[in-house]
This record gives sequence, C-alpha cells and structure tokens, in this order.
Amino acid sequence: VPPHTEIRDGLPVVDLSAALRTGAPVLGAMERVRRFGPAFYQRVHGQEQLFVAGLDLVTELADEQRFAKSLGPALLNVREFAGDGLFTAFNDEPNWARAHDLLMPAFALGSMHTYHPVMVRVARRLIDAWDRHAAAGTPVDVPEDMTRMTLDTIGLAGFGFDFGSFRGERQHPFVGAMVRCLTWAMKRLARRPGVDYGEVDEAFRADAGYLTSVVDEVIAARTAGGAPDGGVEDLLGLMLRAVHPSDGKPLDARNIRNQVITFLIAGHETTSGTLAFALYFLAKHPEVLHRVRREVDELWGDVVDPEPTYEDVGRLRYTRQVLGETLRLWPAAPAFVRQAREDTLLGGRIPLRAGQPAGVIIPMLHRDPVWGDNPDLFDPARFAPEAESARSPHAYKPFGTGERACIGRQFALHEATLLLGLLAHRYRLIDHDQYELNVRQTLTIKPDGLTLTLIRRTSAD
Ligand code: MNH
Repeated sequence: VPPHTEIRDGLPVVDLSAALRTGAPVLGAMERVRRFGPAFYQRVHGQEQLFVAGLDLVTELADEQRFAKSLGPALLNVREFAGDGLFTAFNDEPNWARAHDLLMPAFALGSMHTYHPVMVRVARRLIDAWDRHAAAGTPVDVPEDMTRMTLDTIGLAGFGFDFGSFRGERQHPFVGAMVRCLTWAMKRLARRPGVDYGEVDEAFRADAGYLTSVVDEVIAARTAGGAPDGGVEDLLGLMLRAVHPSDGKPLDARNIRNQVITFLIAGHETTSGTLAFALYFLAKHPEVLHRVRREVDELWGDVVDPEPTYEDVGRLRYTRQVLGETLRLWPAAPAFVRQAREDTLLGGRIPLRAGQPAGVIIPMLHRDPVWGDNPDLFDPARFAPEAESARSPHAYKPFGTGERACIGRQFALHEATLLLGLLAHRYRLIDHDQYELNVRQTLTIKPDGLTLTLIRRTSAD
C-alpha cells in the first residue's frame, strides 16, 4: 500500500504509522530514499523526523560548527540500559568528555599491539570450532559464530573476562539479553498510542538488570583478582585507575558500569555483523575471494597454523578493502542522527530549528551517485588508495562522524582483517544453501540465517 504522501518545504512527508516494518526498518528507509529522493520526513503516530542520504546534505551535517550528534529516539531508548556510557551520553554531559579523554589513548592505532595477541587467541577458538565442522561436513552458522568470536574478544581484550562462547552449544546468556534489549529499543519506536506495553517493559527491565549483573561480575572479578593476564593495562584497568587531568579524579563507579555495558555491546555487535556480511560477499564473489587468498598466501603460504603478527594485519591491504566495501553496502550500524546547533537551512532549503534532529540513512549515502553507475555492485577496488583519495571523505560514514564518531574503529578493523585473512587462508567457503540475503536488524544489521559449509584448503587449491 503506497503511503499517503504530502509535501512540506518541498519534501515528501511519508506516514508510516500503518506500515512500519519492525524486522528491519532500515530496509524500508532505503526503499523510501530510492522512491522519494535523498531527503524526506517520516511520520510515525504523529511524530515526525527528517531523514537524509545525499552526499551534499551529509557533507553539511558533518560540519561540526553547525551540527552535532543527536541522541535520536533509538539511542534514547538504548540509554535506558547503557546510561551515560560513551555511546549514549549527551554531548554536554561532563562524563562524556571525561571518559572520552581517558579512553582515547587505549583506542589509538598503536594500542592494537596490546590487543593483537588476544585477538589471535580467540580467532583460534573459532578456527578449532570450524575445523570440526569442516571435518564433519556440517554447516556453520556464520552470524552466530562471528558473535561468539567478537564477544570473547572484547570481553578478554577489554576487561580480562572470558565469556567462553565456544565452550558449549549455547551462547552466553549475555548475548540473548543484549539482543532483546536492543530489539526492545528498536520496537519501542513503533509503539501505538493507547496500547499497554507493561509486560514488554517488565521483560526489558529484567534483561537490563541481567546485563548489569554480568557487568558487576566482570568488575568484581577484576577488583578481586588484580591485573589481567600478563599484567597489561586493559580498558577496565584504565577506567578503574586512570584519573582525569582536570581534577585528578577517576570515572565514578556507575559510569564505569555503563561504559562496560556500552563496550560489550558496541564492541562486538557491529564487528560481528560486518564479518558475517564480509563472508557473505566472499562466498558470493569467488574472484574477490581468490584475490584475498593470493594476498594471505603470500604471507603465510603453506603454513598450516600461521601465527599472524601485528604487522601482518597491516599487510592485508586487499582484505581490508573487502571490509571497506562490505561496510559501504551494509554498514552494521546503519544510521546516525545529527542536530542543528542553531536555527539553520539545510541545503539552503530545509528549515531546521536548533536541536532539531536529522537522521542519516548510511546505506543510501553509500549508494549516492558519487559511487558511480552501479552502486549496488560489490567491488573492493573502490577502496584502492587512488580511488579513496579521489573521493569526498563525507561519501563514506560507516563509523559516524566528528568527535562522536566510533572510538573502536581501529579495534574493529584490526580484529576483522585478522580473522577474515585467517579464514580465507584456511577454508574454501561453500554456499551450500544458495543463500539469499535476509537482512535482520536489532538496531545493528546482520545477514540472518547465513550458513556455509567449509572445506580445508590444501596447498593445491
Ligand atoms: Mn562503534 C560509535 C559504528 C565497532 C565502540 N560506532 C559508533 C558510531 C557508529 C559506529 C556509526 C557513531 C554513532 C552515532 O553517531 O550516534 N562501531 C561501528 C561499526 C563498528 C564499530 C560499524 C564495526 C565494524 N565500536 C566498535 C567497536 C567498539 C566501538 C569494536 C569498541 C571496542 N562506537 C563505540 C563507542 C562509540 C561508537 C564507544 C561512541 C563514541 C562516542 O560517542 O564517544
């Protein structure tokens, strides 16, 4: 049913009250960009929000003088369980700047030296599990196993806590509770007036309480047991000990708890989705997989169990391009929201009041005409250095923009490049099910139901 459309300030106003998809709202938003163009208002039960996708408009929104991050309705819901953690803190909340200043050094490129050994260790857990599937000829559940891997990595690298996700059949209950909290945050956007959501909210509060209890366990394990393996300072150690230069005080206990929840969620949900989409693309594009193989074979050749060094990861340039292109077509966190600092005209024509939000539909920014005639085509050559430097930096925003952009970008890319390289070196990926892409969203997106069978590579293939 085509939504009834009116025009305001020259833009379509699309009423979605009757037709909101809660399985993957971003897919609906992408359709609307294709249909109505790169700017429109969306109305849900009387609430309106501006959405944009075009390069020119996003370039303006990225101007930090005129615009800033906004906690859109979705993030306000996430704030119900992540509190004043970095991701859901308000711009002017003192705890944002304090935590940002204290934690930034832990996410600089050089800090990846510290996390690298843990990333390799967890990658081996995944490989052990996948070797068993390869031997048995049984399919692997790609998004699930990527989630196991990234959760164990952020738990161990950030907090010295072992979720042990590959030990049993079932995932750690933290994952279920977290996914339900994120789903609650998303579905809450589509609530109808007059409906009682008491039961749903109660279930949410139980899940949020469980997340908090896991985090308190993580913190207690540290305060009881001292430094993590090897005595290297991790995120938790930093938060518990480092003091802010402005007043000589550390982060408060409540804020630390919110940061741990934030990092456990932000630190694995997006990276796992990205890896799952990347494996989807590799399974569907043999010529690309072939080039990744050439690259990893150059490094590790016939070594059965390579021991990738930190420097090796930097050498996996093409593998990294594959991830760049994956994040273009399916940016795992598919939207961010900006707000005007002062009353202004966006694009010289769209009036915005101070504080008024504008959502960026990232997958459609990433299909703007600036990406050429065939923006839906998966082509890692778009991320060759020459191509990248010829393009506006604002055409590509998988990690958001400005001072509130993703702090974990290097962490995610190091982890994902390492893993993708190791997997391409070790296995042939068989699309045994002729998988058809089914994007599912729990705020972040994943290729739902993607399974592959694996064959160990021999030196001949
Ligand atoms: Mn991450 C913010 C995407 C991996 C921790 N991240 C953001 C934003 C996007 C984003 C987009 C900006 C949101 C907004 O403007 O409202 N993050 C990603 C993607 C990946 C990712 C696509 C993986 C791929 N993020 C990670 C990892 C970590 C992490 C890994 C931690 C280890 N991200 C954060 C934090 C913020 C953030 C923390 C909030 C930063 C701030 O506002 O100061």
